[in-house]
Amino acid sequence: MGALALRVRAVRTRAVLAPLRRPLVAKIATFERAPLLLIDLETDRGVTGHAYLFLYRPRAAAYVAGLIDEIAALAKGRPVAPAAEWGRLLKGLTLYGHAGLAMMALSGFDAACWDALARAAGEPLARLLGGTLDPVPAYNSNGLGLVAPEAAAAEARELLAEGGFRAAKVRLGRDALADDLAAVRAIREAVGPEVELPCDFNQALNVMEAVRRGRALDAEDMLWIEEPIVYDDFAGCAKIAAQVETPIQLGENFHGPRDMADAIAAGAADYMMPDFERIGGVTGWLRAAALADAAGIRISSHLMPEVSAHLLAATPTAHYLEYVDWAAPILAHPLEIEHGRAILADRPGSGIEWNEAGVAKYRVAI
Ligand code: SMN
Ligand code: MG
Repeated sequence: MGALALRVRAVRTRAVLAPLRRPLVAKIATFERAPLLLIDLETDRGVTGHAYLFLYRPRAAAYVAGLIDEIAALAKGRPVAPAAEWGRLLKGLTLYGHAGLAMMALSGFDAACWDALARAAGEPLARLLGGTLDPVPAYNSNGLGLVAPEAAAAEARELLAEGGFRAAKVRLGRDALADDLAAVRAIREAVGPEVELPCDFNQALNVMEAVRRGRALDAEDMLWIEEPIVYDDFAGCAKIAAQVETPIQLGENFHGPRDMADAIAAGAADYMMPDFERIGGVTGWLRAAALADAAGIRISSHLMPEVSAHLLAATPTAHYLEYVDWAAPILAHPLEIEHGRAILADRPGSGIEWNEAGVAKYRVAI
């Protein structure tokens, strides 16, 4: 093994509940605080890899931390070689299943491994993966929940002004189509014709209703329509994509690269947006990105923009970074946005360094 070979010594996890500057009301749930699991991967060479997972629900910290303990037991003393170890570790989790929280745990461990490798190499992750540090186009996803049209319009203007963004995501899925349309029109009126507006139904509809609303939205110049129906109905989503002109976007609930392959084979969507904590970490992302490249599908990220920006920098069909500032209270170097693009710092690693004062302030017991 070369001089830089690292081995896994120990994995530590901590949980925080970070307050959201702009609470988010989405069809799927309302979020006021971000439950984050912080992962520190200690190696035998003094290099420590960092990663965090967004857990959606505070209780998940205990579940996922437990699964990470299991992975740590499988990985202890073995090389920090995430691409080589991925399949072996997944096999080690097989009795829990290859999706859901087990896949999230593996993804977090994998991301911490890649962070350690980038630190050991003295390179930003984007460069280690063969990408550049060019700014990554982003949209602001910090708010724009299911609120009244006037409030949404005012918030949209603020969100664009915050970082010079030229795109922001609109949450939809109100009980009546007319109410969704009223919100979309109020926002468009407030931001003007140049701004790109993806919209997200968070699985609120059935196939027929999705076709009906999708066709109505075809007249509203939306950038994409995200997750119109239940996340794992690829055949249903393909029917919608065939009947709606606006591109359909899908992927935050792909668990592992095979879901991406299945969605592509089903023609389920025009655009895809794997989430690195469900697709299998950095390793899973790279495998999914290769599938997207072969199929000519543009891909965007989901949440956790710090690491995702590095991943998009090395993705041939990169489309948009989803920007949220939810982890900013616990990060020493929150992601910077300039003119609507994420700036990749020329610092070793994947962009994750703890602000220990913030961690202490928001830490909760696991
Ligand atoms: C979303 C869902 C759940 C939590 C945060 C964000 C949404 C998105 O689907 O794509 O931003
Ligand atoms: Mg979404």
